[in-house]
Amino acid sequence: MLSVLAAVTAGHLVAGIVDPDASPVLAVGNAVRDLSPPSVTDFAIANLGDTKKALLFGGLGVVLLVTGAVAGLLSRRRLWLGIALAAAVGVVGLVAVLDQPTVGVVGVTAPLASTAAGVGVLWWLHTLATRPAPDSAARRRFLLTSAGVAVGAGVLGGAGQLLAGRNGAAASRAAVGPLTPAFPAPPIPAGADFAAAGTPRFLTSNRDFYRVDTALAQVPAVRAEDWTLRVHGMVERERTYSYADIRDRPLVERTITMTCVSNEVGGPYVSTANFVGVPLGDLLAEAGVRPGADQLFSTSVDGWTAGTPTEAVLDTRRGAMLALGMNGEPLPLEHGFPARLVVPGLYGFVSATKWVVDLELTTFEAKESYWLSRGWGRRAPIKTQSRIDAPRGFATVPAGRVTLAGVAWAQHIGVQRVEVRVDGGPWRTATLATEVNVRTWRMWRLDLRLEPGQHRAEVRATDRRGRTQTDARVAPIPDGATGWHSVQFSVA
Ligand SMILES: Nc1nc2c(c(=O)[nH]1)N[C@H]1C(S)=C(S)[C@@H](COP(=O)(O)O)O[C@H]1N2
Ligand SMILES: [Mo]
Repeated sequence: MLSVLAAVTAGHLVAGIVDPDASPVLAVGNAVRDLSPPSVTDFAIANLGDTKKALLFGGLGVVLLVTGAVAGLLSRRRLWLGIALAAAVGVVGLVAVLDQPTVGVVGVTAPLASTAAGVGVLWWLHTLATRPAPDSAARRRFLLTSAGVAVGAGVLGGAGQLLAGRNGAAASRAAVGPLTPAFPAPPIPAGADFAAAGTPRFLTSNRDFYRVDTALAQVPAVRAEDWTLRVHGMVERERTYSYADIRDRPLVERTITMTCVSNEVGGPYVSTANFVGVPLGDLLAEAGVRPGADQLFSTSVDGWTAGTPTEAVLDTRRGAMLALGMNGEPLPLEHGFPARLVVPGLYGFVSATKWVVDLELTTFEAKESYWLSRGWGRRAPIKTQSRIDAPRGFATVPAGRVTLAGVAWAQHIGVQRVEVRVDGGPWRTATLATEVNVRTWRMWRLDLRLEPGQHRAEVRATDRRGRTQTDARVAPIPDGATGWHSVQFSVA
């Protein structure tokens, strides 16, 4: 087990120095994710949030420790058997690292160091433990060495984590400096939210902005200096942009609400930010989109892909962007630094590629993006939804006047009306907060007198095309949940 610890931490340390993505444990974790059946990954990504990482790496840790114990027991019979098992685990790590799309040749040093440390420690401890005629001094030496290995492994792992965290991308982000828009978004008007009544604030802070991606323990770390964006495929002129090319253009700022397709009715995967960048349509126009290219196929540095209707990207009214900044800062690493796509009105999985490096004009016929091949939809406009944020489910509120409040969204179309009913009674029209633009969510509130006891409130929104949300419940897969959100609460 100690040799396993030494192997994992040595590999992590070397990866921290040469390339964080080359860490063998992280690579094996990614491989487990990629080899899992889609039903399992879909469920984990949609429902488990950060716990999926803990589960994955906890499970991996248990498997590794058990393997280490088995190698130790085997080595008591035949040393070479234990060594062979340790080396076999090393080969698994090596293969997983080689499979990482972003890892180059130097990255291979991490799994090699890992294997050397694992095999070396196993052999060393085995030698100490199996001295002929062990006396108490020999036993003490064995225990001390073991403790030393454990402490050493802790130090190596910690140092690896530190180096990985400080690797170039964070430093590069810190050095970007202000991304000042030539065309700032209009200020958010007072009265755009009902935060005092329990709605979210209109703008979500970068820290609170929901996050959904397939990156497991380590998000891709790309330095702005190394980043390029290639525009190619069915275009007149292929183009490649550097970070400086993009940031030196007149930047626009747009207030946009993003939503994840895996959001359940009433769920949290919806957030709003001021994005700074360039109109995506401008870049495509420079390349010259050839007729028939109905799909913009975007690829992230980690190989994730999305397919967006070209028509939505070229529609200037919709306002699709290549974003570099978010809420007055360069994009946080988790949200796609150095650059990502944002397309108002479309779910993230068909549009919002983070760490984007490649834009290919193609057809839906020719190429299938990441989630499509896993059963999710091709066309994925955001469905009109509404949510009750106050009272919280199962809360007890004081008798008298009760305030219900929440948020509704119908990006790219706009929210026309929000209605609430209590205990199956008549629908009442809620008061809407000031509209910021049709690309964003809209807050609502309603004050009611309610009798003491149990109550159930339901909400539904109507968009500016006059379409009211259906009460028919469907699951998020393949193209977004429907149904009315409801909460139970009591008045005392
Ligand atoms: N590279 C990459 N980009 C990605 C994803 C991903 O897994 N990898 N997930 C997408 C999904 S499903 C959503 S909803 C949005 C979420 O963006 P956020 O994490 O910044 O909120 O990013 C999209 N872009
Ligand atoms: Mo998503």
